[in-house]
Amino acid sequence: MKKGFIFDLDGVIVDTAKYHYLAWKNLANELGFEFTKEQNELFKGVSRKRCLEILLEIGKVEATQEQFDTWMIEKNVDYLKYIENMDASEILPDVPKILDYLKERKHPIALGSASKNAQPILEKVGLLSYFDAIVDGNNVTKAKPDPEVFLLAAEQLGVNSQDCVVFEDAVAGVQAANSAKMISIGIGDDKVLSEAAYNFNDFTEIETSFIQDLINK
Ligand code: B16
Ligand code: MG
Repeated sequence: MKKGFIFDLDGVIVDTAKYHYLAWKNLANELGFEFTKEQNELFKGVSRKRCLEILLEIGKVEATQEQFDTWMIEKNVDYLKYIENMDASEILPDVPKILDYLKERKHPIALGSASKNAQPILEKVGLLSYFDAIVDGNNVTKAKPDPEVFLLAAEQLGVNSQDCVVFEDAVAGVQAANSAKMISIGIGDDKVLSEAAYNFNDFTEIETSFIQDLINK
């Protein structure tokens, strides 16, 4: 049976978490409070709207709907400035090695990301052509840990969900993959991502023989 491979974007293919952090920190500072890197961990894999809700809870800031909408836009405009000059040098190590291995063997590849900026980022770093399907924050109504994003990706690839492998750096993303009955591979701290079926710190630790074993399963 053909296996499908689904990649999260932020924290798996590129390290955009640092740019999200700077943009949220700028907004927090403007609203008069601090936002730490530790707090930014809570934002991984979480939708933009939910991130702002959490940020305002941290700063104990009440917002009207109009202010909320304005700050969402403001953060994204700021974030877009940070990612404007991204290029292939920002692809995380050995991601192309795995993408090439899968492409050469004609395994369908999808993106499954919460970001509404996913497609332009893939274009900037030159990886867009690897992806047979892109499912992102523009296509889904339910955020991770809901499995919608990955189920839609499997459907677009034409692969059964239980034949999909998901690479994820966020707890919510691993949970989404598990509820979709997919094989979850945690990229990052195995203590944080303990619910994943397999764990690696990054792609440099993933041998192509491991991928081949998954394909043969
Ligand atoms: P945007 P992923 C997620 O991407 C990020 O991890 C999360 O921090 C961010 O808030 C979310 O995308 C929305 O991003 O503001 O660009 O729409 O990890 O699911 O690829
Ligand atoms: Mg992520």
